[in-house]
Amino acid sequence: MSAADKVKPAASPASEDPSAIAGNISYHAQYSPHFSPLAFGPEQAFYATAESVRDHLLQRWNDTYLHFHKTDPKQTYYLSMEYLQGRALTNAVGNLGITGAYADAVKKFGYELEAVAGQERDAALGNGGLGRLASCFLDSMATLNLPSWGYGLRYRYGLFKQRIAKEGQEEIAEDWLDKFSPWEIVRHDVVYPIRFFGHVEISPDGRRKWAGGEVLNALAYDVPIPGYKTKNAISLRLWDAKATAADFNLFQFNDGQYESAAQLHSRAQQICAVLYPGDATEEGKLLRLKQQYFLCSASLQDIIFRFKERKPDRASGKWSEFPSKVAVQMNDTHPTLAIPELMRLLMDEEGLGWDEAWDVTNKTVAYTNHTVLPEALEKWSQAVMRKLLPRHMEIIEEIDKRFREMVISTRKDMEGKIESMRVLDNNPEKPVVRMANLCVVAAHTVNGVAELHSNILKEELFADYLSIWPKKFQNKTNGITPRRWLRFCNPELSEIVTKWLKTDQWTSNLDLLTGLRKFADDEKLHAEWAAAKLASKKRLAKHVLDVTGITIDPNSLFDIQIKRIHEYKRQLMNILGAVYRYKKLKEMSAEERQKVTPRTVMVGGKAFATYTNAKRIVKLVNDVGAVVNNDADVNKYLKVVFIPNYNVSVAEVLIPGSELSQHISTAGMEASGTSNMKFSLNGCVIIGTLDGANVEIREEVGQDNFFLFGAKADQIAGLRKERENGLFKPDPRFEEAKQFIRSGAFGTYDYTPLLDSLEGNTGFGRGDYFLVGYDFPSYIEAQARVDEAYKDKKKWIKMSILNTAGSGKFSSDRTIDQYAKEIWGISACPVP
Ligand code: GPU
Repeated sequence: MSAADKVKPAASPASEDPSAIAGNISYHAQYSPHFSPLAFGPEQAFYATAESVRDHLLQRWNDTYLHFHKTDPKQTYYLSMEYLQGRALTNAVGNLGITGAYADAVKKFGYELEAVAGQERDAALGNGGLGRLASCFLDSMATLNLPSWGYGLRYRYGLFKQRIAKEGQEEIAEDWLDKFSPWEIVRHDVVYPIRFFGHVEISPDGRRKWAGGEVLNALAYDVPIPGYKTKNAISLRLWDAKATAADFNLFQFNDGQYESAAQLHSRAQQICAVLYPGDATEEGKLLRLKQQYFLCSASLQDIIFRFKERKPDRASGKWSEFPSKVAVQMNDTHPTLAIPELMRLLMDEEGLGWDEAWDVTNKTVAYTNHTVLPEALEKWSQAVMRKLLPRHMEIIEEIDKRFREMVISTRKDMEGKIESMRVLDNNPEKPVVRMANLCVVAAHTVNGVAELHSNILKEELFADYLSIWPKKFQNKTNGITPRRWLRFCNPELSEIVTKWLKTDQWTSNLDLLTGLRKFADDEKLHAEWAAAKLASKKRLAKHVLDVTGITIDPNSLFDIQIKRIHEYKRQLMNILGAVYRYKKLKEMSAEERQKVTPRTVMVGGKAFATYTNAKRIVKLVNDVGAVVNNDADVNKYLKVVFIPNYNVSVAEVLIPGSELSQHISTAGMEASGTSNMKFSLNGCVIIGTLDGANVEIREEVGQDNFFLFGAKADQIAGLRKERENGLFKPDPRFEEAKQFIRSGAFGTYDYTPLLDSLEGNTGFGRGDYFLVGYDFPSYIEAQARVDEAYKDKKKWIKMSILNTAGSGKFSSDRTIDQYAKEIWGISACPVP
């Protein structure tokens, strides 16, 4: 008899009574037949518990769907190629307010809820900040009872798993659907045809219509998203690609031609196979474009279906009503094809004329920009687009033509700017469609993700459009969900906050955290705060030991930089700083060393598989760690640790245990950053540049509680020019750190190309494009201020408290409330 049999099974959705919940878990263990019944190990316990929680979610999901159907509110659809959901169990029971009941229930089977939750695999359908932002937004949309859904793709393999081997990073496919995901519900009745290739036909009535090519089906999987303390649960609808039985050539198969018999089936499988197919090849580029179109077409067909479902008379053409019922938000340019797809559906399928279709499209779609890096602004080959999506290419050409005509006829003064503003770049060498331009031309609103970034959009990237559409551009500073990123990942600190504020309302009204300010000098709070931090540091240290075998000292300063590895984020500056610190420690006497603040420098993050310099940085951090951590002279004062396989659930362990975190991008290059907000919320002090949301964080927490250094955004262009003209004089400390690595102090791997990227215009790299050399001296000096500040424990804890206290602005509830009011025009629709 397995543990699950000891409890009487109960099929009804679990109540909030632990015994009834245990019965429901037992029911799932026995009748949701994913495992054979004899064993009830931790994994089985996780799946049965998750399925039991899912019963609650489904109830709410159904009620919410019905309520939205009856109420017919304006609804937002968030289109994103990425969602970084992480684990769902702790979050679900937390949002539903049944954590205690579930903890008691799983105890009846001999388990701790935390251990059961630890069995879950991360759903990593995203790369980094943009994907995690989308997931935080869903949590806030549900919590604010907003009629809104997310749409995405159900990738078979999410973001790769990172392993650190001798040669550095290795990528392994992450099989998050191995076994199954208990959170997704397949909707066999929600299926739409998606066409690729083919040609445009003109019917006798003159209408243009896309025909031929190959047609696959999009099949919906719903992931219910519960709000915090509300009955509402919204949907993250993920599309999977499927071919049909009709596409299976039985004749060929019986003839032994197995592969060609199932050709379309294998093409369908490719579409959602991986998160970001390498796009170095033409095949890779085509696949990525197919994915983008697949998301846009399935989602828009579904949106139009629901528009009609809610009031069947709309089927006969109340299209002017559409923008008062539907808002579509494009998460960066990845879903730009929503624009020509909506135009196509309205004109070719619903029979609207161009002007009417354009008016509807423009009033419906809005665009969020997440980067100003030129290489990250998507451009698609016109030839590829014409081949894969011939009708869309026609529509894009028409949009381009009408935009040019509009500028010529209304803005003579801008004629010289037209070429750079238009949607098509017809450079004969490489004609492309500029997706960001298409978004700006077609959307009613364009927003950046932090004040500084939005200003750069207005003053630089999109400055020419601003003079045509002055009201189109907005700022929406990013935010993070306080549920996952404080309440659930840091229960110790959360309890202290609740105790001192005398309420847990901060969880959904984060501005209440300012109430901590008046206790910033209170010694009792200091003692509790320090104890909570130490507990989190110990948990972090255990994680480090488990995954790296390295022992770190919880009494040292925990200094963390976790994010995608990218040259503009300047992990290289961090590690050069650590190398410099190590060299100075080596030069000190034993007595001098005793005055040094002990530090553990931790770096984590994944490098894109083909990004060579990023991979070299990963290797360098590991190599430096191998030397420093084994150097008995100094390893009491410095350790350098690379945290492998950084992901959402690793972040949930690292962030609560952090004391200093690094957000040190070249000013103007990080659109916002969102982990900076998570660290600060958890009482971690930031060392950073005036970039992205750092600017606003510093304003909110106070400049005394933020270690600032480095060039400002408006200096960068001038500094690069100076460098190009050979006017840059490198600081000796910078030269010393580089030279130490070149000397072979950290092994025999050839770091020359990486270090050369920091030199003048050597031909390799970009002549220190990211200005590590310029900012290095002020970085080292800021780190010295950190060391001094940390010696004064009282001062440090006060800084920590004031960081948490100043984090209210960075709740994604605030961000989403602003999107709802200022871009989408939607309001709350709570299930009664
Ligand atoms: N970002 Br574009 C991504 O994570 N992926 C992308 O493809 C693009 C942007 C990030 C920005 O780099 C980061 O600064 C920002 O905080 C985040 O999007 C969310 O807006």
